[in-house]
Amino acid sequence: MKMGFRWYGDGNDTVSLDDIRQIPGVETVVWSLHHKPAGEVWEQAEIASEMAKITAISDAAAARGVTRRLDAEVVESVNVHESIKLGRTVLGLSRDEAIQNYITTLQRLGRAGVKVVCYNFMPVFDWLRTDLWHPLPDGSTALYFEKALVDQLTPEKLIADMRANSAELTLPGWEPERLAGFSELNAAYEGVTHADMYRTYAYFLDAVIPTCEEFDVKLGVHPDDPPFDLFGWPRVVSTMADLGTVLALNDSPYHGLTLCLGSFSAKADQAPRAVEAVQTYLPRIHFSHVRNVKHYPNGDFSEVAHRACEGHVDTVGVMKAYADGDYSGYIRPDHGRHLWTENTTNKPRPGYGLYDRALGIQYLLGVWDAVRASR
Ligand code: CS2
Ligand code: MN
Repeated sequence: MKMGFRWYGDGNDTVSLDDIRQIPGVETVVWSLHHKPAGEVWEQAEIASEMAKITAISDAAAARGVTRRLDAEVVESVNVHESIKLGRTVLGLSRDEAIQNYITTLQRLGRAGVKVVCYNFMPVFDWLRTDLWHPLPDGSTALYFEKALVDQLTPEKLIADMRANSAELTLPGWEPERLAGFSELNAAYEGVTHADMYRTYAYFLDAVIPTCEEFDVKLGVHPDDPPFDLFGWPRVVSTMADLGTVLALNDSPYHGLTLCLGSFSAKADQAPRAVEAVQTYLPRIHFSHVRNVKHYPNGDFSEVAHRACEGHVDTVGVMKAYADGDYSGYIRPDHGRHLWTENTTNKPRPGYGLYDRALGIQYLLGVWDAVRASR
């Protein structure tokens, strides 16, 4: 197993590569070209230059006698264009053009040494919360989902709120380009069913998986977040059963999961199944996000610290299942709370502060090490 940490890039993240390098146990920087809209080809030179930053930080540290290096083997995400999910031309791009661009990007990432590419298959929106800075009793803040608010929200109002709340930083999947095309997408998804989505998903996999096999790049789909339909749009990567259906769409070992246990467990009845999900799908899990989530009787949920007793996800059981299964993929903490100065002077990207994720890593690695040591 390799422990990773997500990094949004120079000038796009309050956390620096050197901060990441100092977190004990981190071996992989999870990166992306965040300025690239879905559907666009990534240039080989842009890929090389982003990866070179990660190599350079290791080289500089090595010159000071540090032996542990950071690699750049995981990309999160190469976003899937809506035309692929809809199976038709939308936002000016046809499905087959978008797929060809995706293939070209995968080839280039493979050539550069990338081993895993994360993506999601959610219609229109990436992750969704109603409060990005929800105060927790201990004085920290965290991402929060208020069910009653979502039940009465329209997509249009939500977009305005997200624009206002996210300060200068764009959220993943909420690029201004996508927000602009929102009405077109809203109309295009009218009447689209879950079965339709599974069909377009299978078509996408059949087209890209041969390239994954040839270039040794594994694909890992991230579960829907939250894992249930929103605004009538069909989400198909939500539950334990969905994960099985998704994997059955294509048998190649290169088609697998980014098993985000934070997202998976955001549905109250699935949270107790987190360990079972790891055990069931282990050989097809290429990348995993581990996080805790706390559910409330009214349907709200909050992100909380990683420790198992803080919420409804058995994070100890999850790490034990990975260790027992000799998991050889990548793991990263998912979102974290915002702690200490992060709530005042040094506002991070919502969910992507330094401290809580660094603390979480130590907890997760503690379980991993304890299990391995007790053999
Ligand atoms: C999520 C997503 O895991 C996360 O941090 O909040 O933004 C995730 O990166 C994407 O859905 C993966 O495509
Ligand atoms: Mn995640």
